[in-house]
Amino acid sequence: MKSENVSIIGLGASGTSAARLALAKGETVYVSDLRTDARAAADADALRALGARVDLGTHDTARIAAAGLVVVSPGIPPDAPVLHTLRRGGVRWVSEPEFAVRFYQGPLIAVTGTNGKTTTAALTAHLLDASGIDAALGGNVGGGLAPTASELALREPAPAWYVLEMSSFQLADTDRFSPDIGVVTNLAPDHLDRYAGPREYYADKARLFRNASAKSRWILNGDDVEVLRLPGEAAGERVSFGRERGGNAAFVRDGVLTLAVPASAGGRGEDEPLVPEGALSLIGRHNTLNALAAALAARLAGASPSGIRAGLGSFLPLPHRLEPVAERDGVIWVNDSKATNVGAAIGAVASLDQPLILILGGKDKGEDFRPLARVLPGRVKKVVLYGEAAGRISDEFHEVLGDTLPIARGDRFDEAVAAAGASAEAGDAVLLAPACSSYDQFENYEARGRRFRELSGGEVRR
Ligand code: UMA
Repeated sequence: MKSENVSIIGLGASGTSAARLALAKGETVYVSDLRTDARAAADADALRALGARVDLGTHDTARIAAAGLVVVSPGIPPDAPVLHTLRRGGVRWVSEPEFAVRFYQGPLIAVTGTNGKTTTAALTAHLLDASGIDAALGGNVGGGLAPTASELALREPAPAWYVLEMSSFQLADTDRFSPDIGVVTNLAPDHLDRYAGPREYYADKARLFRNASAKSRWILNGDDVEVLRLPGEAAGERVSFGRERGGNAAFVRDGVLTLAVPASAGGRGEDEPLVPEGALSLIGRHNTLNALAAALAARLAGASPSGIRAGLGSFLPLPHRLEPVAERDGVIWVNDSKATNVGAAIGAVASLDQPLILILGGKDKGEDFRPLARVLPGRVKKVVLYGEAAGRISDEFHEVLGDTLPIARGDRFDEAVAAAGASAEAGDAVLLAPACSSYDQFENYEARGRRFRELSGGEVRR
């Protein structure tokens, strides 16, 4: 058997783009995926036409082990049989962004955290662009909103800055990954179906700092103790953002988002007022923190205060992330289908001012729902549950709230949305912030969000 230079496990967006990058760089490539559906067959044929060897329905572990470099897709869990076999054989592997950045020809901003990382990464790139600095956004973003890390590596000409959203799954298998600027938005338990506990999940996030040097700059959430603790002893300059001035370099002063970048981070320490909080195009209080993080990242990367001001005003909410999709009879419908964990749902609930009819449920990822129950009184008028997790959410809510909050149930998503709409009165918001993933009834959170938009009577985004 002649072995390939690069072996790629998984033929989703990550695997396909990593294979294309490797082929474009003249490498020989082996790709394998357990799927055998028509989409996989078409993707496999396209790669074969470019010269790759592709197996569907099986992983040839001997062939993978013989390759010079193994690249693993983020959706493949560490306990997948193929990874067990490789581990037993002493074979190491890297994630797709780790592979991609080896070909980058410019500085890198990496954004991670539990929630808000897509908005923060996209806004950072937008603020740089608004300042006339060519920034390319990619990474975990998904949903057709931005390319993968590998696709960015093929961009010609290279951008002035690469901005990557990095998930914990992607950070897990990094080795040389070394951003010039790293941002951590916040930390809360998530993905407990994959990790033994929050510590293990945070440990993967902490790999952001693995190759820290004196030149690294770290932007941390000053209101989040877990985030402040995450870098440990890592080298580099740390600046933080938070609602209050305190020791932060980005904060809200008299209702105005403001930067004060210290000399140690390349600034002059003086206040640079940006825009009033009310002028942000993003709704929800937690988005103010995302905007502060993005403004700070863009400023450290050379954006001007005037460019940042213009960009903060022109940035549009991303689909499925606290996205207002309809307003009917005085009721606003807000699609936060991306709120697939308890922390994100709490963020959404806490950030809106209207009385809420809250739709929760979907696939049960094993999280504790009681912290969510505790923030509902005074904010949520009614909860409507659906899907696989409905029973457990109902039990845990009753444990915390007794019978003080009306809880309705519709097993199918459509029934739940109809029930929520029927319960809403003028002045209320119907909020889909489900705290669960979508996979019990949908292909992904985007499909769930699109269905919500349709049922709300809003325009369907294609
Ligand atoms: N597979 C095997 N063998 C196995 C197990 C799986 O071959 O033993 C195959 C599957 O059949 C599948 C592939 O491996 O074809 C896995 O693909 P993937 O799930 O990694 O999918 P991609 O299309 O490459 O998408 C991934 C990210 N998905 C996940 O992390 C689950 C996307 O993040 C990301 O946008 C994309 O790479 C490009 O970077 C999505 C996501 O939900 C948006 N991320 C999570 C989050 O944001 O919370 C982490």
